Amino acid sequence: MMEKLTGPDRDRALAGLPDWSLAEGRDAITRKYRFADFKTAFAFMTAVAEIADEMDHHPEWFNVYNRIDVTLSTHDAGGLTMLDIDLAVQMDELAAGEP
Ligand code: HBI
Repeated sequence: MMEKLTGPDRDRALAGLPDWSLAEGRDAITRKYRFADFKTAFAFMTAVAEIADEMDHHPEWFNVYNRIDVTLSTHDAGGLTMLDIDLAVQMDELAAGEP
């Protein structure tokens, strides 16, 4: 079971994700993505779905047209873990078109 992030480890992990913010009312991180159109947004979601399933770690997300609002938290741990940080980094790389 993945441990909840606390202390300096948590601060360091969050500092590496400047486009994400802490969710209100729960231990989670959120970020909004905007794409050119629905097709591009959905292609991103499809790519993320592959990664998420491989990790067995899944995003909470809401999509309308070119907009995707994402919340990441580790339900099994009841809060933020390195799984959320790892998935967030991979999502950002995908959205930025990085390898
Ligand atoms: N996704 N975000 C998130 N958090 C979890 O705890 C989680 C998950 N996907 C699958 C998963 N846990 C499995 O371990 C089972 O709980 C289904």
